[in-house]
Amino acid sequence: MTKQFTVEAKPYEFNFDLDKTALVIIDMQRDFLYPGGFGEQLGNDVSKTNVIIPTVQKMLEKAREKGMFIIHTREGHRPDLSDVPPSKQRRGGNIGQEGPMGRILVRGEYGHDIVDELKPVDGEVVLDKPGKGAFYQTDLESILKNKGIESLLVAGVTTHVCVQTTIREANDRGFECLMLEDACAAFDPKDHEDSIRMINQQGGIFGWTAPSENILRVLG
Ligand code: TIU
Repeated sequence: MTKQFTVEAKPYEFNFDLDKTALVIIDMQRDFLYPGGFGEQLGNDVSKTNVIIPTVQKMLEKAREKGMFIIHTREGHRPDLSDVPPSKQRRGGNIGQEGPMGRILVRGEYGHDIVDELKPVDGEVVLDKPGKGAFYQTDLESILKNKGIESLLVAGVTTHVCVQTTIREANDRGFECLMLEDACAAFDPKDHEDSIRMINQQGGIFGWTAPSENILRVLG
């Protein structure tokens, strides 16, 4: 059976080889999806981000069924906060503080972990990152290269922050990225829509975007 697929996308068709493609799920953590976490404490409405959980779940289930390589990322810091840049602490001043889901954005806390619906299973990579981009201060690039991955399907939150930063970083490292439009969300829908346009403009300056249905349809 062929492992080559073509999907309808913007700005034009996206081709990928299933064996050389990873599903990258960005920061689907309670801290960004539930009240009391980092996202809400920054002044955001988390009902705008947690609506995508079922869509991401569908994509994750299909990726598992097809044997796709799967990576889950989590934004967060060491319990002693030694890896939090003072600038990040100044502008998101609650990192490390006690919240209803544990210490905000700290590794090992309940709020830092991935939501139950998308819980990683054996064989999937869980990548902890201190920044917005998934390549910064992580071993993501070597993991992807060692696996022979060339293309990334990207889902998660938030579209204009961690998703877009990761796609830009991946693009510079030679990966072909497709952002799954309805499997990503921002606290402000305008940021989400603007991000889609920024990625696929100028002939796909950073990559492609498409509704997840387009991928699900071709994978069958
Ligand atoms: N603030 C915001 O929109 N996002 C983040 O801080 N992190 C991620 O996007 N994961």
